Amino acid sequence: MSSIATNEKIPNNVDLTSDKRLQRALEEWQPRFVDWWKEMGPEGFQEDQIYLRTAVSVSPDGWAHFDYVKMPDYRWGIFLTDPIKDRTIGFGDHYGKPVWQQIPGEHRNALRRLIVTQGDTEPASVEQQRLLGLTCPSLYDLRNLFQVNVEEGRHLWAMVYLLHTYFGRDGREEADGLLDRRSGADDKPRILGAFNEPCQDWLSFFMFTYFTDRDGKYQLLALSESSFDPLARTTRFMLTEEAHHMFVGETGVLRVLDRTCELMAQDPNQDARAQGGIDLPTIQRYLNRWYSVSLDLFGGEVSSNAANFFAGGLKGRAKEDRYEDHIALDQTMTLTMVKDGRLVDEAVPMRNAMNEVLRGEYIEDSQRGVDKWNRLLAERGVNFALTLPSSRFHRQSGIYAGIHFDPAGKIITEAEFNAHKNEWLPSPEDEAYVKSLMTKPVFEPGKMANWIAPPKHGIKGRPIEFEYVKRSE
Ligand code: BYC
Ligand code: FE
Ligand code: FE
Repeated sequence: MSSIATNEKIPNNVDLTSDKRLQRALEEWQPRFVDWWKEMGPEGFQEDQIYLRTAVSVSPDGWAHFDYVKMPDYRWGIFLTDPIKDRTIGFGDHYGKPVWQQIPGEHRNALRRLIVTQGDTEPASVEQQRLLGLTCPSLYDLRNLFQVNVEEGRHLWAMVYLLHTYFGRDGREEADGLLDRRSGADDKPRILGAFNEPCQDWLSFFMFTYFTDRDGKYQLLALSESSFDPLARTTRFMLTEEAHHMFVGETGVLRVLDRTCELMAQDPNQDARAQGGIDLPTIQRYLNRWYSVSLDLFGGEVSSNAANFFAGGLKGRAKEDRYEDHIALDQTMTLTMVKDGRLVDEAVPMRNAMNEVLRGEYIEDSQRGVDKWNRLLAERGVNFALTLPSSRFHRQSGIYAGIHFDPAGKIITEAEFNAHKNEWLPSPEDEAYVKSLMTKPVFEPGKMANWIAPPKHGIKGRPIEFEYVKRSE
């Protein structure tokens, strides 16, 4: 076990005191991070006491400490899982050789780009979610929002540690850039599409944490296979926190559905909206939107970047050891391409299809939660099932971008798409309706907004009516 320093300015298990230059550089970055947090983090709750978990070690039993904390005082730390002795490269051209503790010159630019792209998403999501607290459906949900936010902040720290430690001056500049870009800004937007999309209501938040944080899970799984060992170790630990983020999304949508069923049963016409709830077709449209923007995050179906990342051993497949052939040079993957307005299957060299391999795993994983949601609808006797649209539907990047598809994946004309757009994606009216349900926060312990059911359990054995957030006024 690596030793843990929790009393230092920056809690860490990387022996930061042994490298004074690095320690000083990170301690200079720290106040800039806190300034960013105060400016772009949760609006209106910075003085409140929040019941949060804080990572304090990487020990599987008891890595987190739960207590009340003011968010700006949260102890954002740097934690890498313990090194695996004699770990070797698990895939690509360098297969079987020892993993790297320093960055080989030829891979420096590509690794920096991957780390910056990963790092950029973390503060971006905090920015996207910064106003949600003001319309929280309960103190329990408010606390979960802030838990996700502070941990995304820690994920930024994880990437900044790598940039400062292994990339010299340009790494420090990139670390500053991570605090400089802004989600949705015209002049300095965040790097990836989904992280510039507004996330202004709680249904979007639950869809985001279910679908977009799940992209995080798969990208982190792929990076945790990296030959660059510090990247592998830091992403591995990030995954332990990620599980809660997806839990918030999965149970959040489940609780919305639960309440919708209840309200439908109370209404003579089974009309959830008439009872102040969110109707099932609207929930499907929000799902379609966040799922499709999240699919874009995997990159192009055919990608020379992905092939180079795999060949160089920089980014593998999720749980690479499940595969038999770790070189993947003689294999192909069949992709459905669009040629002359028709769908045709075509074999693509496997390494070029690595984004699609990861996206395929993600789709399967996404389906599991949808199945759970549908089991609830069936149990409640409601004749409606949510579905994941085709991975061709509503794509902004990759081989399907610029072509119109219906949710089943059939090619249609632009006019057909526009005629059905408001059935398939949230319309301005849907968005206005959902927002109209969420104009005021619910701060009374244990109480829930009308459009959502209470959770099954509280946090860390606490009751649901526990005061998860103690307001300062
Ligand atoms: N938006 O070869 P291509 C998370 C660019 S989420 C805008 O198709 P590649 C989290 C691409 O950069 C996980 N641009 O793709 C979740 C390239 O640009 P250049 C985040 C895009 O490079 C919730 C060009 O298009 N982690 O942690 O194979 C809350 C062609 O690229 C997009 C990572 O992403 C897009 N959607 O793959 C908080 C892991 N897609 O070279 C956090 C690190 C592509 O022409 N990143 N482009 O200038 C990567 O592994 C890869 O960069 C990508 C793209 C998978 C994102
Ligand atoms: Fe994250
Ligand atoms: Fe996350």
